[in-house]
Amino acid sequence: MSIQISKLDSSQVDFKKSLDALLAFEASTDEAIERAVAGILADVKARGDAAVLEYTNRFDRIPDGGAASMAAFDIGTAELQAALAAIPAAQRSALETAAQRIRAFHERQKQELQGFRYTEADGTVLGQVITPLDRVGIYVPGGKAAYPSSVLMNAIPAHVAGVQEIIMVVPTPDGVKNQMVLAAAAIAGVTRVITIGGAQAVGALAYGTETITPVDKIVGPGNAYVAAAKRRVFGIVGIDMIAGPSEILIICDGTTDPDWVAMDLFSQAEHDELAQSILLCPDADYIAKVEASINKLLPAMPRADVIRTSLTDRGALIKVADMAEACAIANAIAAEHLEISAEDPQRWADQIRHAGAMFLGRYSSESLGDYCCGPNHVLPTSRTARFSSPLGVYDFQKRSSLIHVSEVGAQALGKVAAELAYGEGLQAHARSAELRLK
Ligand code: HSO
Ligand code: ZN
Repeated sequence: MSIQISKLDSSQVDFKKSLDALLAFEASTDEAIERAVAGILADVKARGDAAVLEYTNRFDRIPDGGAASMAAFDIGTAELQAALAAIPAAQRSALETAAQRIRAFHERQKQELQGFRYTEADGTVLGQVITPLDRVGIYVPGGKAAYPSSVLMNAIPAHVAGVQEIIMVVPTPDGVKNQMVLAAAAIAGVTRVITIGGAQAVGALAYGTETITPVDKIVGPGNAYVAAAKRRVFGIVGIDMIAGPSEILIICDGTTDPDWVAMDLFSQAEHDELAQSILLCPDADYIAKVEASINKLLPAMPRADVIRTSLTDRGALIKVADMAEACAIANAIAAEHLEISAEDPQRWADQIRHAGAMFLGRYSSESLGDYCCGPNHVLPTSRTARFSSPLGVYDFQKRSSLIHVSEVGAQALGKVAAELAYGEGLQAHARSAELRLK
């Protein structure tokens, strides 16, 4: 049965409306989930470990009647090292190569993020100091999306930033631990792994318990409960983002092997029924070839059902007037991943302003970026690339302003400040500046 993927043409009168409908996606805020999460968080805040233990035993179906204490959920360094030693050598080597490349990229990012200071003529020094966060929590899902690559992508920038304590939480439904996830934690510089998950883990990280020191920021993807919990604890701790389903947008000039393009569309579609894969191309004949490739390649894919649903419900093949129009549409879509599969891709990349990550040229498949190119794969989804950036070292740092006013500087600035303070009716401010005037 051939696939029913929507085909749009930018010359159609109602194209704008069809595009808006295609992109419309709102993470449903389920009332029942919100209520459950609020209850769990309040309980964890009030009862600490006892609550976390109860929820974990129940929700994660911990065998043998459940764990007796939180200590059972702590994974020691020895166990992490054992996981690293136990996974197949090829897997270990791939993880290590990926980690090394991700580290190198983020080290570069750190170099770009230096503070600054400068001295004015009267001796006043002003500056900006950058410091890492003390403690961060990394949430790793335990279910169908337990990705060791995401452990590397979340933990390595934190480690490079200089975060002293990186606490990873990962639920282990039925008590089953994912060895590759543990091995990735060992490689990435995670300092503590606790096998808890859900809203209770987010609560434990945010409020702290008898055995868990509260963190300053929680990053990492999770299910609807985790997302709701992260939203609720934001303000007490920082959070990275609320990630939506994966997206890939491919701009192709019609000269790449259509099988490559079809498989790249599949690569994000296979993540999730709600993932979104879109092709923009000026050549109608080529679009037909990609569609033929989709139909040819799909049946052999182990995750064919997920891919089919994703492509049918949210995918599209869009005929555009030319490459310049493709770039304009890509800017409106602001996709998480944008592939520019064309001759002279840089020429078109120069026209792109909004995309989480750009993959230039035929050989830059998005899947390489997901694992091992080096840049982060945690990227803004659902059009948030208009205003946000890939996860990076900067997410694990903060800035402090530095002000060292000289005696001479205080004379000039004191008059300005006092004037403004009187204008605001704030006497103490004005007097504090004036007391320093000669
Ligand atoms: N493409 C995903 C990341 C990932 N892919 C992990 C494979 N494993 C982010 O959108
Ligand atoms: Zn992926």
